Amino acid sequence: MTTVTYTIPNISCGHCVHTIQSEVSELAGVKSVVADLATKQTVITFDAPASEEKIKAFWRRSITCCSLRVTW
Ligand SMILES: [Cu+2]
Repeated sequence: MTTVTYTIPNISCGHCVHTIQSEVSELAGVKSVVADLATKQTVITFDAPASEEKIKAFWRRSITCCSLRVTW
């Protein structure tokens, strides 16, 4: 089990939080996703077959709400 924390400066509303949590949770291997509006942090816990690479690729592809696009 691996836990990573990403800081996403553009988390700007409850909808962003909901989008991140519901989208990233769908990725195979992801166990939990907690996005926080106040700290701008997203904490993701995962196991294989998920990986940081896959999470980042999925995020790039799937999350477009409120400028939640990332440059990684
Ligand atoms: Cu939003």
